[in-house]
Amino acid sequence: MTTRRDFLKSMGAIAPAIALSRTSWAMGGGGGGGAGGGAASLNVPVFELPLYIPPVLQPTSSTATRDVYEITQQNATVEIIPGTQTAILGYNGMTPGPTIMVDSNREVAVRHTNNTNVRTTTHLHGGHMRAGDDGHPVDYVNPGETREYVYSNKQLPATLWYHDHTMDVTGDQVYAGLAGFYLISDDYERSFGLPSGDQEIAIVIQDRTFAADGSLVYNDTIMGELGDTILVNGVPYPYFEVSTRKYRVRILNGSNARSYTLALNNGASFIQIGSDGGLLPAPVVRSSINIAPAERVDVVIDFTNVPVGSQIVLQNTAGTGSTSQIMRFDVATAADDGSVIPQVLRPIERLDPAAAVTTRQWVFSAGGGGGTPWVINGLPYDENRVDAFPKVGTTEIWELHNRTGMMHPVHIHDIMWQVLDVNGRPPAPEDAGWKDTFKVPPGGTVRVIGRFDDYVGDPNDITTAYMMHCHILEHEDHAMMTQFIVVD
Ligand SMILES: [Cu+2]
Repeated sequence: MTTRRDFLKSMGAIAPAIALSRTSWAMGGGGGGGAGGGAASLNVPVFELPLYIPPVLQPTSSTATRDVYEITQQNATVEIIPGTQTAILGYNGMTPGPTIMVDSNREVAVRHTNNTNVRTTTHLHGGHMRAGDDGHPVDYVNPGETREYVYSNKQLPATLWYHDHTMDVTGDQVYAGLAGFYLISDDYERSFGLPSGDQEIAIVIQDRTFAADGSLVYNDTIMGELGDTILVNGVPYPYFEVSTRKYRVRILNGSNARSYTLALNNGASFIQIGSDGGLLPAPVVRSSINIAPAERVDVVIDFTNVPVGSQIVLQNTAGTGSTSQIMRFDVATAADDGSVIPQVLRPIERLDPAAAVTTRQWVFSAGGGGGTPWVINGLPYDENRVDAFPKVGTTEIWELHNRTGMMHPVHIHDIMWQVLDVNGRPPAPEDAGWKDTFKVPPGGTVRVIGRFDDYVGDPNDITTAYMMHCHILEHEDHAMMTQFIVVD
């Protein structure tokens, strides 16, 4: 079988390097495509298992200004489908990994020890950090090595996530389990009285396909890997017991390629309070929410007037059959709700297009020649090529053009951006906050504006480059990725 790296190498896209076979992390088979089976031959429970809440990671040491966390990346075997065992890659052996909770402006170091059988890099998605700590795809952490990533958290509170970002195999290794939440808060956000404590959860939605023996099936589908079973926090179709109160639910689409359209089957609306980059200026009432891979929505679901005993399904109206429902909220008890949703959340400083010194054009298309499936500006990713050198202290407008027939969720590392327009029209209120991942519609254009305030890289050191790529992970792994270095 031709590996991805061999394939790209044959196209002259990348420098020779170690060949990695597909799903090399899966010990003793598993992951083989075409074995058939899938969920149909497994007894996948629906609304029978409780929602799993990943543990909050505790620092191993702290000073007045800094916390140190330690995570061990491991091959592990876990029970996802009852009665079967699934080989995964997990942060601390679990998927999703433990949740890291921090405050803005407090420095954090996360020491990742790679005890897996594959090399990894770890990217903090939505994080604004020194370029060398961004988890560049070829800044490898080899098996047995430890790497400390330092995050200043000099950014607004938001729902972030850390995940694998290894060259050519990000799709494999995230699919295998390498993803976890990283939540930033501050006193201002806590002062609002939003639902918190047991009225606040973070959920990651992921689709996976399981073979009859419970092993994960990953085919590296070039259009984007789609699973037939929906997991929420690693559990198939869980239920979550609530009381007659409001709940804050941070939702991450952690799927490799699938977008979801979220809706509640009792017809209730979500009250969206935040997006990728944190709180919106004001809440937005939404009857359904389309969420692309890597996007986050922060919503409040109001159960205060829902009768005890009700069961409310979180649906995916974009799905069919086994992908048409996600989880269920069971209203189990009556309780007083002390939480509030303020009508004013966090004001957003609007970036002025007139202040932009540079406007860059980025064309996302298919078939750049030579058989490379996905390209940006006609070129496949090349780790030795840097396509932009924005100057620190300046504002730029980036125009993201989609010349294909499918949506690409484009993610830009380093900074948060504001959407100027989508196909020439101003963004909807829910997309008008700070964002790092943009749904660029088929044949369409999204214009975004951002300011490069700090974290200058080294033009001669590509591990200080930040990435821009499609967050359909198989598109990213098949070269729909570029890089930029912030310079003086
Ligand atoms: Cu794409």
